[in-house]
Amino acid sequence: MAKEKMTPSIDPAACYVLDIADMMGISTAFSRAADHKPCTIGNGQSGICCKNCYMGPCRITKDGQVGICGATLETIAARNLARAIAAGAAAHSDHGRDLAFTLDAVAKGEAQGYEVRDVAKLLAVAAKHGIPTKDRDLNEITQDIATKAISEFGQQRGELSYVATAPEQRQKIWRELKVAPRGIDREVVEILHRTHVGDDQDASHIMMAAVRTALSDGWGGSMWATDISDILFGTPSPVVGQVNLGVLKDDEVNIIVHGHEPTLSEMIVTAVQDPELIEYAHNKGANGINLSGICCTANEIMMRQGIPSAGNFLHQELALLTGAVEAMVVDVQCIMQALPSVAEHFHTEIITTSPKVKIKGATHIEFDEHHAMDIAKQIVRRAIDNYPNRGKTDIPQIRENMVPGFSHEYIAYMQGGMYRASFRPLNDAIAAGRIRGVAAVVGCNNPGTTQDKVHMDIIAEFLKNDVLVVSTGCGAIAAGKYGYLLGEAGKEKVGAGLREVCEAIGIPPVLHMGSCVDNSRILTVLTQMATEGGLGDDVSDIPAVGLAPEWMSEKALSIATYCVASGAYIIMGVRSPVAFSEELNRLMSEDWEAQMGGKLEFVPDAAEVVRHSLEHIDKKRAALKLAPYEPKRHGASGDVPLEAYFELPLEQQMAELYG
Ligand code: XCC
Ligand code: SF4
Repeated sequence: MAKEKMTPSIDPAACYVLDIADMMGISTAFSRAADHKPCTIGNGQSGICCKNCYMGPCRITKDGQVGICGATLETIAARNLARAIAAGAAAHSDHGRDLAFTLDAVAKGEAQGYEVRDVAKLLAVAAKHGIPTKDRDLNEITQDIATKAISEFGQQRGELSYVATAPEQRQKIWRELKVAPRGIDREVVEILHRTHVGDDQDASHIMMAAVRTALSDGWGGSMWATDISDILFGTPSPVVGQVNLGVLKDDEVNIIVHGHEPTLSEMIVTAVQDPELIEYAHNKGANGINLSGICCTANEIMMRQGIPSAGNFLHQELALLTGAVEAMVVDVQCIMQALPSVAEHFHTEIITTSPKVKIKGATHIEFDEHHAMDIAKQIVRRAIDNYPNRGKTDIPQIRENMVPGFSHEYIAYMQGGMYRASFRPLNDAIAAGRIRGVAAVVGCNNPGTTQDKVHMDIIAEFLKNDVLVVSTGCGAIAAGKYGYLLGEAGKEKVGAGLREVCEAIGIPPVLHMGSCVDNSRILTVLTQMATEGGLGDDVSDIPAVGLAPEWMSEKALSIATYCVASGAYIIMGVRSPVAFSEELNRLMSEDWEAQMGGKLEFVPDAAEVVRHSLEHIDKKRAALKLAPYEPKRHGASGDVPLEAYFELPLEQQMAELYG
């Protein structure tokens, strides 16, 4: 059967560049996905495949069929999913480990170009881990934090120390279920062991181990990554940035950083401002050096430094197709192997930098935090040298402004300032029904769906229904592209009650909270909401949902699982990796909800996702005995446009002004 032709993207910049790709006969993830015949065995739609030993591979296509070793469908499905979760947890956590090593080098005075930029955060993180700070030298505290972080990867027994920062009731649930993570590496290794042939063969038992591994990511590796990034590079607060392919410049040297780790990209941010290098670019005929990002590296430097984002995951090849990129510098995760073959048609150089990632056809310049600034300058110089080789360029002039940078610290601060920072106003607004609930809309792009469409359809419906949206990763970049990360977005798109709150605090209706590892910030926000009072006392009591409507990476599965284990209702889109196993689906929804208060479901259709989400939010509101949500009750105190204001009778003008 011929595949129905799907619109590749709702983003006009993407469509513009895809026409160039068509004309030049260059394949992209979009065209490859359209030509691709999905494997009907492995994806859980019509069967399931086990290749965990060499008696197989075994494929299960009929009811009651088992593998050569006797493994049932449920066991195989659970093993496959658990391994994917472990891979995702490993990716996030290894990123956290590298940051811990950088912090260690800073404490020892061996990390060229790095320093502790956020002392307040350093002290806050020290306090969280019971590291004394009084009358101590900053370097000693830094060293203690780095040592503590590094030790948690190889820790064998006990609990990761962030566990103790979760709501008390949550900690109790984890201990009762024996899923409080012990050591980050240990949990990942244990999944690989348990899923080896002839080991754990009880689906629910395997999935509980997967829960513990995911928790070692969310409340371990990722949380360390976020906290250490903030210490080294500053805790984000709102900045103005720009997004989409139109941030590339026709007359400047374009360097794109892509991947996940802020360590090298932060140095490149500094290097491109070096007067000597700018002068060097002028000598080569360019008007300057223009740095932008893709994927989560973009999020890291956008929310701290306002560096523009050239787009989300599916924009990586498209950026090269403009012909205007001198160098794309990549580190780890979400980097397509197709990049060098697209770059081949242009002058663009793909530069790999991580000791963990080489790509055939790319130039490898290995990053080392001890000489970070030298390496960053070397890369920038190389990109400048490449500028005269540029051919014809075609950059779609499409870009949007955005305001990212909503760390949990800033969200608390914006609700009361330096002395009264709290989550009370947010909790009160939910209790009063001005805000119906909160939704985290996060995650990737997937060429199996129209790029950004499901994200945007869902966000639009939530905002109309007074649901405050927070976002991270490529979902946040998507929201930025369509103007949702701006205060002005409130005007027509947002329900009256939510609009009132956004106008009172001065925030966009969608809050960009950072990169993939920064989903840990969302855990912290939920914890603070739960402990603030008024919305129950655990994450599972809060009227909130989490969605990854266009996910594709294994990291998304790890995030989903640790959020469920933290008490959240999570819906993932695209399609289910366990569709074939009714038992596993029931386990992750009904059983997990009974055990942990959170559940995981796979729902591809945007309208259905919204329906499930609102039902859940209303159910949680009812359980808290909050007033039922009424869309028309609020909104009378919103901003009055200036002209309209002056047309009001004088008393009303005064009333608007002084309440
Ligand atoms: Fe990768 Fe973080 Fe997914 Fe984007 S969203 S495609 S994982 S870059 Ni986290
Ligand atoms: Fe087949 Fe069992 Fe080996 Fe899997 S572990 S490949 S089901 S024999």
